[in-house]
Amino acid sequence: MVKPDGVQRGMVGEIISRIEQRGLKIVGLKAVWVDDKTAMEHYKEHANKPFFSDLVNYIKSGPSIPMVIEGRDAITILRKMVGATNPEEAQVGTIRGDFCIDVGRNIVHASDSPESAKMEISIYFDESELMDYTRIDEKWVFE
Ligand code: D4T
Repeated sequence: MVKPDGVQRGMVGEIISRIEQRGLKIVGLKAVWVDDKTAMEHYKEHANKPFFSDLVNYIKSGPSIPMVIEGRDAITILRKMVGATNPEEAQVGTIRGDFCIDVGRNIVHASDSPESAKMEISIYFDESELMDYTRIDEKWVFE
């Protein structure tokens, strides 16, 4: 998901480009302005953390672009592309390492396990909004 700071800073195209160029497949994409209920649901695992209310206000602060990304080891690959949660610690070459500095403005979210991906996809998408298709370059990306 491109978070509100990523949208406001005009980073959506750059982030989508990186995902596409890596060979991962976008099977769902939309724009949402996250409401209170959705924000709480998305970040419920952090409900007791001191940064929770700032996190909820941040994700509600403007439009976001949730996506469903598919591909072999997509979760692991995307987490590596995104970089460390705290952008100060993110490697150069990662999305956070190249485009942001503050942990409270880290421009993207990426699911960290199949379980969280399943849960997070269900927050933002209906099954009918996900596309089943083959990218024309798949035989060139995979042996
Ligand atoms: P998200 O969930 O946004 O992709 O981030 P991560 O998966 O990389 O990191 P996370 O779940 O541990 O943290 C969720 C979210 O909380 C913000 N945060 C985190 C913060 O504002 N202050 C903090 O000290 C921490 C640890 C950043 C990401």
